[in-house]
Amino acid sequence: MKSTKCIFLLLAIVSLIAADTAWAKEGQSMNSEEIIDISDLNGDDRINIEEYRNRITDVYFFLDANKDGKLTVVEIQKSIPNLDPDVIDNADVNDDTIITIYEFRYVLYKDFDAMDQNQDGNLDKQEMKTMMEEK
Ligand SMILES: [Ca+2]
Ligand SMILES: [Ca+2]
Ligand SMILES: [Ca+2]
Repeated sequence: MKSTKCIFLLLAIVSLIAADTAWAKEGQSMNSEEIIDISDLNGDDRINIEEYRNRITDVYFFLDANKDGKLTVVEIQKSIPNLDPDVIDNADVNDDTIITIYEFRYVLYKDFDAMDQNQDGNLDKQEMKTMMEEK
């Protein structure tokens, strides 16, 4: 079963990070190839779990506005105002209104599994495209 809402969280935050980099195109959301380009560190045009993990960690600390190592629901809402509250709720596994790095990774690893349709441990362009179309 696919967790569409978690996938949307990933998309929202990946696009958000992109908006803060040289990749930003004013007023445009990223396409699947651009998301791979900014996440792919070893240049094989696919995102493996290590690259994904790096990305997640970057995103987490980017969202953590006051840099106290804890991501609160409020901080997420400030950065991504139009995000479905259910998505945040899903990520906050123990309902304490703080998304720890462990909760964040847990949810996003489930995304990785859902997106990696051929289960080869890499997200390729086709898989990213499918995800974007299904969001
Ligand atoms: Ca790669
Ligand atoms: Ca929590
Ligand atoms: Ca794959």
